[in-house]
Amino acid sequence: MSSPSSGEMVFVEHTKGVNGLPKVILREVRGCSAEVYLYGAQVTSWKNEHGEELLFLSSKATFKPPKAIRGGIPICFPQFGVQGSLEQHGFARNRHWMVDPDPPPFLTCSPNKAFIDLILKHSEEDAKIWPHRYEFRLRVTLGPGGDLMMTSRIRNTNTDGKPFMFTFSYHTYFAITDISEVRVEGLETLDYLDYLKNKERFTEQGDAITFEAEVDKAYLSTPTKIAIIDHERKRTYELRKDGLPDAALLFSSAVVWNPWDKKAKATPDFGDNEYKQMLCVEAACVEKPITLKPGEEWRGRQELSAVPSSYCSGQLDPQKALQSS
Ligand code: TA6
Repeated sequence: MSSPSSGEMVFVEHTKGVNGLPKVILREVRGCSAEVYLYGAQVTSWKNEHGEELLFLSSKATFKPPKAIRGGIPICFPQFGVQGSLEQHGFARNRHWMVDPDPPPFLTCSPNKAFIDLILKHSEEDAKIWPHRYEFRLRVTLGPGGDLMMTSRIRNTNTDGKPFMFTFSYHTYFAITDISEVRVEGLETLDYLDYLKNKERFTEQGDAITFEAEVDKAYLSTPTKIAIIDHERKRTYELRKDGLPDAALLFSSAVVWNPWDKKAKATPDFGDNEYKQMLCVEAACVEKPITLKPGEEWRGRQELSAVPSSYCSGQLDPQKALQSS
């Protein structure tokens, strides 16, 4: 990596973002980019080679800790939603993460140059609300083709011999042209919990999912690949998710969320009409929490790509996903 003045590519740039919060910009040769705030380890921008933004970030996002940033990819850990004693979606999204100077190596080497390793560790303050020691390592990688990869490695470092349990989500806000013209494929016929109906369990009927009103559902035991098709822009987002075999419950759920008009108006950091331009499809583990004994590590990976709707890149090859980092 060299300085921008030399005309050479800067793959990883450490800089300041809104309100002086530290952020990292990842760039790739074809012109794609991504931005990651150390606050929440939150990806707030992901652009394709034409400079088009692929993630939704609210115009009303405040960037004021301790509030989570509205949009991008917040990380929900150690609790998804309100299913537990912690604040909604846990605390990882409103903690200041550090750059991880020396992350343990991944199983295989990756040729990618645009990546950043971040780390969050237990603190005395957090121990009052979640009495566990842990290390949460996140690698965010921008692939040469513009794919955005996120790999989480969470380790139980308790010294009291106790296991801990957690739920998790990559709460991705996709940027879309018009919610009423969007279709999600890969979740049809699956069981889901409807959060708008007291988490009652239903089975999805019919074809691909479309949107006419507020949606807040967790689909269970979902396939490794979900497609979000933005008809108006002729763009398809592919969300692929994977993990190691010893964490078989990884991402057993995917959450689909859109607040629609009433809730949007009631959410201060969300523009009144912005619900039309966003859709959250989250690689998550919601129904059955993950349990880690001391010394054990869990890995969870999400890989996003944006392709013209006419193009289909085929099924996820789990081996390929595991090998790259
Ligand atoms: O993941 C869906 C959800 O839990 C919804 O219920 C909705 O409230 C959303 O997340 C946003 O949560 P937040 O705490 O960021 O306002």
